Amino acid sequence: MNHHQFFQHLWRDYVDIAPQAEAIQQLFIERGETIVNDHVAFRTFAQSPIELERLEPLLEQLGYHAFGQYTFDTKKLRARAYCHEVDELAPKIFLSELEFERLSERTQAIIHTLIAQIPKNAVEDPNLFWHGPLWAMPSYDAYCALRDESEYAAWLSVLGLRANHFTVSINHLETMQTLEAVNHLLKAKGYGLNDVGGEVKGSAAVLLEQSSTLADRIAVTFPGGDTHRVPSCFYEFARRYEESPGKLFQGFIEGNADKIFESTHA
Ligand code: OOG
Ligand code: NI
Repeated sequence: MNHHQFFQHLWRDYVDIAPQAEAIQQLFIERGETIVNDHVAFRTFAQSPIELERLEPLLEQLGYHAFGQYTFDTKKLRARAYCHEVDELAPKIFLSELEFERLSERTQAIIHTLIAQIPKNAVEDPNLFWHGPLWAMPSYDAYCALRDESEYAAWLSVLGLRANHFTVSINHLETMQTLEAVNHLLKAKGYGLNDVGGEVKGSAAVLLEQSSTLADRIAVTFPGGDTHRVPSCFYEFARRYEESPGKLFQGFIEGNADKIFESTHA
């Protein structure tokens, strides 16, 4: 599989549970825009058969290499960013993992029951990155217990490994040059934005501005038959600034990302 096919699979899985992304993309296309994706993001469990270190070789097989690393101490997360070796228009990849051994005993126990179910050779599955959970759905009680301590853990327990968001590159738009313009259009069309720390995260000074929608919600049937609506995936928008003449900053900013994570909060 080449990286173009990889992103096609990812996009289809993503818009199935985040239909807002397809609708917003359509809105942009109707204005005459061509969409270039800045990046996509994945979430995973550390200390598991799908931990970051074990996923990285799969990204390398797609032609990607790591170029940055980030930590989110309060959220107990670490992340790496990847870019394609040759295709400059290929989306970057932001891969984070939860260091759940730093959470409470109760939370660790719940997560252990999930990751114990992951096949040891999971990374051999060519559909791994849009497979979703590799474990049985946790109970709703377990989901709520995770949510109390880590929204990330709760999200991952139900949604699993798949694109958490795609991100539109504002630099490649023609009719809207700023995040304010994009946010204005989205709000006029009734989309909710993540306003943690303000609708626009970052600034020209840090070379990266981002905004994101609030995740769509999907109905999930938990063991026992109860159905609850939970946050699925969101859509992000990024504007990059030049770090030197003609060269846009390509990295991520911890202070921005910390707030973007909260787009899937219940
Ligand atoms: C990733 C959040 C960080 C960014 O662009 O800084 C991020 C996530 O929610 O999994 O996407
Ligand atoms: Ni992002």
